[in-house]
Amino acid sequence: MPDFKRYEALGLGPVARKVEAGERLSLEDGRALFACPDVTAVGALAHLRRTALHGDRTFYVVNRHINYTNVCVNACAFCAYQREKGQEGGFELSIQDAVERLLKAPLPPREVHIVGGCHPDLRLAFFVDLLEAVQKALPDAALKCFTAVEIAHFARLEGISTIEVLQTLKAAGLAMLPGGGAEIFAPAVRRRICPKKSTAEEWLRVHGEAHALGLATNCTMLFGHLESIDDRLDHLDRLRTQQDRTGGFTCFIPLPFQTENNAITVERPLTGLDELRTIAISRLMLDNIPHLKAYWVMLTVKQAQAALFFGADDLDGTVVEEKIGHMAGATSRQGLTKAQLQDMIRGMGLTPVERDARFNPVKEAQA
Ligand code: V47
Ligand code: SF4
Repeated sequence: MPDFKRYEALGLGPVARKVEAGERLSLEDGRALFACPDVTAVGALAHLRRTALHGDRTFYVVNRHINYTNVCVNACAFCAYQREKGQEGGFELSIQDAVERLLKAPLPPREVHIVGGCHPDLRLAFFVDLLEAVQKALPDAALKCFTAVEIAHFARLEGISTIEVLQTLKAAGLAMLPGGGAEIFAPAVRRRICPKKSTAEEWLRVHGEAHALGLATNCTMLFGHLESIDDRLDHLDRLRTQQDRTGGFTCFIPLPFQTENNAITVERPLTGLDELRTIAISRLMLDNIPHLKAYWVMLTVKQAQAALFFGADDLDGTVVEEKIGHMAGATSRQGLTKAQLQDMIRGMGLTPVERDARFNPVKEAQA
């Protein structure tokens, strides 16, 4: 139960009562939470919601990220990873390379996360072969691959619909879509940070189509660049509306902007408390998305731990190798072991639960 006296004094009495009653927060409520001078009060409300949903259970997954290429036709302003075709530093993994990397992971991954740039020449047949080869090598792994932006790019290259692309990839083993590519939906910001990328409408439509085909998906928000607080709330509201319609989002991942090696200069970089506040408000606004991931790669390990008391219930996973955040200045290590993830969770007095890609518990660790 919230400390109502504390929230009344902060002008958040009505918001605290809604959170207690499990009622939907309005955009105005979101603005009040962003304006509240006491970030710990905002965090405590988010922790209340997280605890109502999951108790002290905190999820992690044994996974492996693979980036198949950094060659991309989109050249988003915030991206340090992208290269033009033929540019120095560009790479394309073969199917054999990808499978070898997966087989070399310290533990067999339960979740395989494969994404890449929008390559001008890689065709759908390559991705079908890739999924089939990965599924053959790792029959128990769930394949969480290709953002909605990549799906729309494949459809354009093939001259077919995004539904046909999804159906083809599902038949080849695709289990889930990751949440990347959402960035910020507000068109004025999107035009400045990623003008060539799928629009908000296209991104949301592809996720709706995936949900209709029985593919679960994740969703993200890139924040701390050129967007306003209202743009963040608009983004969360659009995700919440999509979830009301099609219901297939499993997990939301807030991605704090990494500032190095890209074309965006931010006037006031995010502080640690800005990150925690946005994570907490995301938990409170997204009342219909079950999980919220503290992605330690972008947040740092210490901040991801703190986020577990600001609304997050998941730490993503072992990852093993990550390029997108690290090329943009992320200071976290490349991978974590299962024991390290469990220690991070236990260190906060919470209970680690190993999960699969869809958040089904694999094994409850003993306290
Ligand atoms: O969409 C690119 C982001 C995303 C930067 O679904 C940056 O489980 C910060 O979506 N600063 C890809 N972020 C990562 C992603 C993801 C990660 C982990 C798990 C899941 C999941 C999804 O990386 C891109 C973009 O928003 N990104 N550049 C940057 N400079
Ligand atoms: Fe390409 Fe993705 Fe980088 Fe944008 S964020 S340039 S779509 S790789």
